[in-house]
Amino acid sequence: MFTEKKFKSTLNIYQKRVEEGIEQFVPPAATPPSRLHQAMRYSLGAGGKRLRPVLLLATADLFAPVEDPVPAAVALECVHTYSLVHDDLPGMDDSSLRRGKPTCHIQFDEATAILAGDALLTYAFELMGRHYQNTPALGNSLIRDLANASGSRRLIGGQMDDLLGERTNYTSEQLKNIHLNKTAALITAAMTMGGRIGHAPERDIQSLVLIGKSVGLTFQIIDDILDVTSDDKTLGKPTGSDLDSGKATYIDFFGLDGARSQARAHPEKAKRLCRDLPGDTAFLLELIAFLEHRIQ
Ligand code: GRG
Repeated sequence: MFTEKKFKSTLNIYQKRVEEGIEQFVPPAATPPSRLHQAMRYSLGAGGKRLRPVLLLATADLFAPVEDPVPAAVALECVHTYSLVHDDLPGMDDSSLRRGKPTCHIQFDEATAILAGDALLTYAFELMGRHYQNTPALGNSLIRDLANASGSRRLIGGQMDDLLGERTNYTSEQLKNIHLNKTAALITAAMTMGGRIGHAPERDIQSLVLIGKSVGLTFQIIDDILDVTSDDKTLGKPTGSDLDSGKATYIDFFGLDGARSQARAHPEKAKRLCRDLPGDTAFLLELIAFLEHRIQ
C-alpha cells in the first residue's frame, strides 16, 4: 500500500524521467527552422500531466525491462501533444487555452501549429525507429501499437466521429466507441507499449488492453464531469466547451450521478485486472485511483 506522500513522490520521479526524456530526445528549439522546433517544444512544454508516458514507464517496470522505455514514452507524449495542438485549431475545437497557456496557433499562428502537430507525429516514429533499431522485433511492435492507436480507425477516426457527432445525434453506445478511440486508444497503447518493452507474455498484453480501455473511459467520463463542474483556471483549459459545441457527453446520457457512478465502475474493473499482473502493481493501482478521484 502506498501513502499519498509516497504516491506523489513516485509520480514525480516518473514525470521527471519524462521531462528529461523530452529534453534529451526532442530536437532543440534552435534546430532550423527554429520557429517550427520552438512551436513543437512550446506545446510539449511543462503543463501536461504526462499521464500516458508515466503509464508506459510504470507498466514497463512491472516486467523489469532491459531496454530503455523512455524514448517510447517520449514518442507517445509527442503523438498526444500533436493531437492536442490539432484539436485546438480553429477548424476543430477552436480553443485558445491549453495546459494553462495560449494554444499553439494563438502563440504562433495557424500554419505553424498545423506543421508543429505534423512534425510531432512524424518525429515520434523516427525516434522509435532509431532508438530500438538494435531490437527490431521490439521496435516493430512499438511502432505498430502507436501507429494503430493514432491512426484512422482509432484516435483520428474517433476525432472524425466526434466532429460528425456535433452535427448528428448519436447513441450512448456510439459515444462510448468514440471515447474508446479518441481517448482510450493512446492510453491503451501506453500500457501495451510498456508491456512490450518488458517482453510481457501475450496473456498479460491482453489484460493491459482491457485495463487501458477501462482507464481511458474513466479518464473521459471524468473529463466530461469536470467540463461542467470545474473552472478554466483549475483545469488549464476552457470549461463548458462541450455545452458550447453541442457535443454529447456522458452527462447528457446518464446525468451527473450516473456519470459519477460509471466513473467508479470502470476503475474498479481496471484495478481488478491489475491485481493479476506480475510485479509490484502498487503504483499503478494508486495511479488509477488518483485518476478516479480527480473529481471527488
Ligand atoms: C486531432 C487527431 C486528433 C485528435 C484529437 C486530443 C483529442 C483528440 C481531443 C481533445 C478533446 C478531449 C477532451 C479528449 C479527451 C481527453 C483528453 C485527450 C484530454 C487531454 O489529455 P490530458 O488531460 O492532457 O492528459 P495533458 O495536457 O495533461 O497532457
